[in-house]
Amino acid sequence: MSEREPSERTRRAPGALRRVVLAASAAALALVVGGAGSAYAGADRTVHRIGRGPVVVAQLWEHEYFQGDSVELRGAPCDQLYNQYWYRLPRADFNDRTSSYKIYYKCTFRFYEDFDLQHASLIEAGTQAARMLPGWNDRISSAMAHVR
Ligand SMILES: [Ca+2]
Repeated sequence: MSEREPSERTRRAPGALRRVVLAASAAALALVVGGAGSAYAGADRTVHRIGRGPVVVAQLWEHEYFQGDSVELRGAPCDQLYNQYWYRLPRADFNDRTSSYKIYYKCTFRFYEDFDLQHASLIEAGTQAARMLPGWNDRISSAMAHVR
């Protein structure tokens, strides 16, 4: 999978969101992220990483109760960067695989069923879910975060 250029991602953002992105600094634009990222393997699980930023603002796991392989969504604390996007969870490894998650750094998340923040979405105003709501297991493909 090839990683798209930030300018293309910006154009694809919904209008209301694009205005916020365009108002952000060049440094913040670097946090408009996607692509496959990297991964490191532990003894019994692999932790994937996508996005660029100083902190992990959310972690998604393949199994309920935060078990198995996971993906870290990297970015900035949500009280420092108003909107952040992860347009594609890693296709081969983590698309349609999330079964639990934790959210950090004053963020609230909206998870989408398809890439590029498309179609049905799930809003999480809390800080974690040990199990997905009915109909959302192994479904999410992209995510947006903003301040809680
Ligand atoms: Ca999906």
